Amino acid sequence: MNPRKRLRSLMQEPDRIIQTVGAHNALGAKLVEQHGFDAVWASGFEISTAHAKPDANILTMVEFLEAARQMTDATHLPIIADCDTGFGNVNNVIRMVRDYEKAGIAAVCIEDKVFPKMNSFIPGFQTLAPKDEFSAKIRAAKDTQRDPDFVVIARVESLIAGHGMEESLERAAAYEEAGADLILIHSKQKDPGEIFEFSRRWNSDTPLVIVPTTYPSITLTEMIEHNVKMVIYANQALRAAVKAMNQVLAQLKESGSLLAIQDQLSPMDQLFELQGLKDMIKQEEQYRRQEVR
Ligand code: SPV
Ligand code: MG
Repeated sequence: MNPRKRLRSLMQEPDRIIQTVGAHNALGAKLVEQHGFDAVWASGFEISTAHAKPDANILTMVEFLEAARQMTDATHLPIIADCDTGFGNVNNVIRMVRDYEKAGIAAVCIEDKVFPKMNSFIPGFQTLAPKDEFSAKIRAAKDTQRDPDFVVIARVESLIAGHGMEESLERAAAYEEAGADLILIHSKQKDPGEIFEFSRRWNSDTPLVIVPTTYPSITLTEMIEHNVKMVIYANQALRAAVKAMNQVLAQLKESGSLLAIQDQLSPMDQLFELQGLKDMIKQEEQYRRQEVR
């Protein structure tokens, strides 16, 4: 099944949480697939970090798109692309949807902040876009898509920006009205309380997406009970990789010996497998046989 149809069919399954994991390149996406997750989040935070740049629209759309496109090449999973604020105004959103759709991306997510955005967990700095202006971006995105299975996620940042529950609910309703397929309600609280309250007061069939980075205690059962259709584990794989790399580099520097770190390394065979080396050798043999004939 093509990844967009797969995502649509997962969205239709009752009591099914779509477990999506953040990645910044093809390798990360492939590992997410191998571990049996449902979809990949082409995370702006991860892609920016992988370029050693702040998650603040320092990279351009082309760089984010290229990272997401490489993920579509490496896996069969739906790729959910974090597109920040849509890289500008409605005109940028129209170009964005055309290009992401052509690249085989299953879904785009845009957030209701002003360009350039700042990562949601950085204190201060958060400025929301006017509700009508952002609704227009959602309408432009939905009008632009050609494939009816392409998904547009509207991300509500008003809890993050401290504008409260009423405004968050109003914004979500406006974005739903504008055609959003899913509503991502973001929170930076240490517990899922405000997400639960939002869900209780969200009188709509449009399902919710959450990013529980700061409230890791939430369970899958609680998500199902609260109309959450998709959970995004946005950056844990990259943070685990940075921790492991730091540990191994520190030990190597201190000991001056590769022996000291051997047990912390993935075997080379595993990396050959991730590269797709077997397939390469097989295809080469196949064409050699044809040469000989
Ligand atoms: C990302 O992974 O880039 C996100 C999620 O947008 S967050 O870091 O929570 O903003
Ligand atoms: Mg982001």
